[in-house]
Order: sequence, then structure tokens, then C-alpha cells
Amino acid sequence: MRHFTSVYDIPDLKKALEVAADVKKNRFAYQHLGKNKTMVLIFFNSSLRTRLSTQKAAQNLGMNTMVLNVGEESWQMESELGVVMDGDKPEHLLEAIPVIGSYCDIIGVRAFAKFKSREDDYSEKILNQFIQYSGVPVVSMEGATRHPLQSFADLLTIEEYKTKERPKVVLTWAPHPKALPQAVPNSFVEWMRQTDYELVVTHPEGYELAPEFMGDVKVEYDQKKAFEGADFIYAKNWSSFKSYGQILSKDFGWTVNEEKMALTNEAKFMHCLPVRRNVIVTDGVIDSKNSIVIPEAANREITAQAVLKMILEEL
Ligand code: AN0
Ligand code: CP
Repeated sequence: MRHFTSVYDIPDLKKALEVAADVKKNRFAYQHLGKNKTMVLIFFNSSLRTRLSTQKAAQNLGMNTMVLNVGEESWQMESELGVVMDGDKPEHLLEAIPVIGSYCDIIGVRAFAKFKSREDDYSEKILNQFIQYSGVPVVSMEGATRHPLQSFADLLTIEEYKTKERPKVVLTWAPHPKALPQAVPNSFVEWMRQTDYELVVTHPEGYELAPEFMGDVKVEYDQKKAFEGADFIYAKNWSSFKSYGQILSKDFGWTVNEEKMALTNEAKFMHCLPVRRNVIVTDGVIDSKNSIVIPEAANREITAQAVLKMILEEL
């Protein structure tokens, strides 16, 4: 594997899960792979888990790591091609990217959707410039349309907690005061479609995800119906794809609560975090014994390490 921006970069998902399980047993067994190698992590947006787990994963493999928060610690960067740079951005990605590439062996990039243009966001303008101009492998740490490191950890977590071969997994929209990207749900659906789980997506009308991610996955607009018999509830807010980047509903009727969880098959509760308590999910649910948000986040280190290991093995 060279770059990691979606599930399609993984040649064999079953094997990748085995790599993750192996790494989890002894995370310091492969330090020779990363010796004298450096990973740079570039953040255009905030992060807690991705920043720490990806650095930890790289360090477990013996790599050195450097982190750059664009704008706060570096120059503001222009990403548009052909513009007259007489505004507030002193540096262009066209120079910054190959310069960063010259200092490292792998680059991680976080560049969220900007919500200015659906076309720009869905063409992954920034991530693709890193792939085009850096000369080194690029790992998406959440792009405009996908969050594959998160989805890989979600998949590993479901594999660890499932009690039947074909669990019912429900992705539910939940309310949020700010417009959030579709990257996490897009990616979750994309990864779940690679399994034989029963996947149901539930959201209010107008929140349909892009057809390229949904394929033939069923939407159940009645959230309570969707929850019936579920083994995993995966909650997430996202803004509308159709009315791009807009908030169409803030209906607290969609908050995941104890009453709805009672309809499930004692489902495990999942969320990628950060989560707004008593908006997305009630305290009662996230603090219950069925909440697996902490082991889910802990698995971010493991799956990031599996990804980096697979890349390092081919360097
Ligand atoms: C981001 C999102 O929804 O994509 C990151 C989640 C991992 N969440 C927020 O900005 C709150
Ligand atoms: N889940 C996740 O990616 O969290 P951060 O935004 O804190 O990295």
C-alpha cells in the first residue's frame, strides 16, 4: 500500500484486520520498520484523537514524528491554482508540499470540507495536491469526504465486540448546533459495505448521503424502526449533502436516549468523538455499560499502526 485515503487503498481488508490484531498483541515488535524514518502530521483543522493516536502509532513503529498546525504555527497556505497571491496567505501549497515531503517519509494530512463548494470538497482538492506534489506516501487523517483511519478503528471495534457473524449495525444521524462534514458517515458506510453485516442508515429527510457512498444501502427514515433489534448503534451528526453544508434540522427528537436503546438487541453504542453530551446522546447512554466509545477511540492507535506498518513495509 502506498497512500491511504479510503478503504479501496487496502488490498485485502481481512488481512489488514489480522495485521491490526497482531499489532495489538505486541505494538513494539516492529520498531525496525520505522527506524530513521520520519512522519509529518499536517493539521488544517483541530484534533485530539487523530493527532495523538497517529503519532503514537508511528512512534510504536520506531518512527520520528513532527506535527504542524497550518496557520497557527506555519504560514497561512493558499490552495487555489493560478491566483494572484496579494491577500493574507503568504505561501502556496505548490511549494509547501514538496518542501514538507523533502523532510519526511510519510505525510498525514487533515483537511476537512470547507463547505464553500461541494465540487471542490468532493474532489478532495487539498489531499490530492499532497498526493500529487509531496513525493511520499500520504495518509488521510480526515479529508473532505472520508475519515478512513476512523472507519478502520470502527470496523476493528465491531469485530471485537460482535456476538454474531452478521450483526445489525445502525448508523443514525443525531442533532448538532454546527454544520459538520459528511466524512465520518460517508466513510463508515463505505467500510461497512465491505463486510456482510446488516447495515441500516437512519436520518431525517434531506440528509441523504452521496449516492457514491450509499450504493444500495437501505435508509429507514423512522429512527425507532431502525433501532429495532440493532446490535450496534453508531451515532453521528452531518450536514446536508443535497443542500450542501446546511443544517436542515436540530430536532432533539433524534438524540440517542435510553428509551430508543431499549428497542435494540442490547446494542453497543459507538461514536467517533468528540461528542456533545445530551445533544447527540444522553449521559445515560454514553455512560452505560453498553457504550464502547473509549475502546473505539483506543483502537485508533492500533489501526493507524496497521496502516503505517503496511506502508513502511513497501518503502
Ligand atoms: C468532525 C467531523 O464531524 O467531521 C471530526 C470528527 C472526527 N467533528 C467536529 O468537527 C465536531
Ligand atoms: N475521532 C477523531 O478523529 O477525533 P479527533 O477529531 O479528535 O482527531
